[in-house]
Amino acid sequence: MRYLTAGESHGKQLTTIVEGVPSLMPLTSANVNESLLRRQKGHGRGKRMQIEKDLVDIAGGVRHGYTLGSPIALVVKNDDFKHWEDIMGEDPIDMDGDIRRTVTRPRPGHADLNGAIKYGHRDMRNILERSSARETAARVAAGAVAKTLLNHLGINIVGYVREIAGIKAEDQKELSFEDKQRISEESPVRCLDDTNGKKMMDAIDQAKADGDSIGGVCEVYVEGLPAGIGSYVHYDRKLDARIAFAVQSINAFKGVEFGIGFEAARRNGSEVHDEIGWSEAEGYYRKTNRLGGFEGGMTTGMPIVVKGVMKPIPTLYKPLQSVDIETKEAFQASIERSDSCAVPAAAVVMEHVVAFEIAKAVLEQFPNDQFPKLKEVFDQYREEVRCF
Ligand code: EPS
Repeated sequence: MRYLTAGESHGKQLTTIVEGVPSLMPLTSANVNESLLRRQKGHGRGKRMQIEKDLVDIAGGVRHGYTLGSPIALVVKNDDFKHWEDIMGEDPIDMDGDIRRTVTRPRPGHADLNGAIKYGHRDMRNILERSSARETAARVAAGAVAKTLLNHLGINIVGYVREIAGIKAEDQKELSFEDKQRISEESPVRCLDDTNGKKMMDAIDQAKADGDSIGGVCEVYVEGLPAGIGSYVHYDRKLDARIAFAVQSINAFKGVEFGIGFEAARRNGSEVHDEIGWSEAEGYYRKTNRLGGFEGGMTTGMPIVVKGVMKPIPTLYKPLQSVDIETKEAFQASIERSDSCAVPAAAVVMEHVVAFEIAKAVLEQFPNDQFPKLKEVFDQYREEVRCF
């Protein structure tokens, strides 16, 4: 399974094509819309989210509520395009600076300058329109298809916020999956710990008042996977490595940790590795889950726990010093509309990119043409693992 996305932030639409989804899997636009609407929420989001109501048009690959096995085309219209038709239209126009809203002052921390150098654009709007995190709506749409597949196989996945601007949520390890899902959904910052969640909201309000932005840490939790998904035999089949790649590729993400993550560098081996136990009902299990559900690039059967760190969005109302690429004079960087904090939304994005990598690995490992056969063999494997 693979996907491609196309579309600019203020262009007509975002388009996603997901290829390799088995036939005969139940899938409706409601499955995708639920995810898209979750991505739009969160304390700290900017004005754009009030303009958009991200809804999917499934333009191929699904008929009467079931997948066909053919590529699935997902279209999300940009409602804001009506304000940008002249600026972002595909037809030639007079080279008038005002109409084009030319950007010549790159924003530090963004793709603007490096992208302009690489692709030879003197107008950095040609860069920022694509590098905008608006594209994550397309990635969430693809991930929603993957998540639907995982849910039908009894695999549950949820993303929430662990930290914003240095304010850390307590580790809510004891919460059930359902509670994690419900509490994060009710929290305006997707935080499982209400007290620190409120402090995070205050920090976001302060950043907004200061014209600044703040980052944080998201966590994704996956349960219901049997041991042995992924592989140790070759670097590009290691599932934790693929997840790390996918998470790092989300706009503004700077690092990834599994389980105790970087803390492993500071502990002895006896305090890092998870001891193995066995029970008649469960089969093998780990007595702890410090490694976050992975050993040797494969799932252990314990929940996957992965964190991703998001830097503050580099589009600032209080702009940093930059250089105009036409005059080479020092200027303040261009101001584009922005969110003071998008960490809660990023937790939803991360949930979906992780879902995609897991679903992809499952489809590589089991028969993948027809969903009912996949489910039958997957359930059989789950039982084999339990009885091993
Ligand atoms: C986003 C849409 C963008 C931004 C934000 C995320 O819309 P606009 O540029 O029209 O405000 O709100 O992206 C950034 C701030 C960024 O720097 O990438 C979205 O749909 O999530």
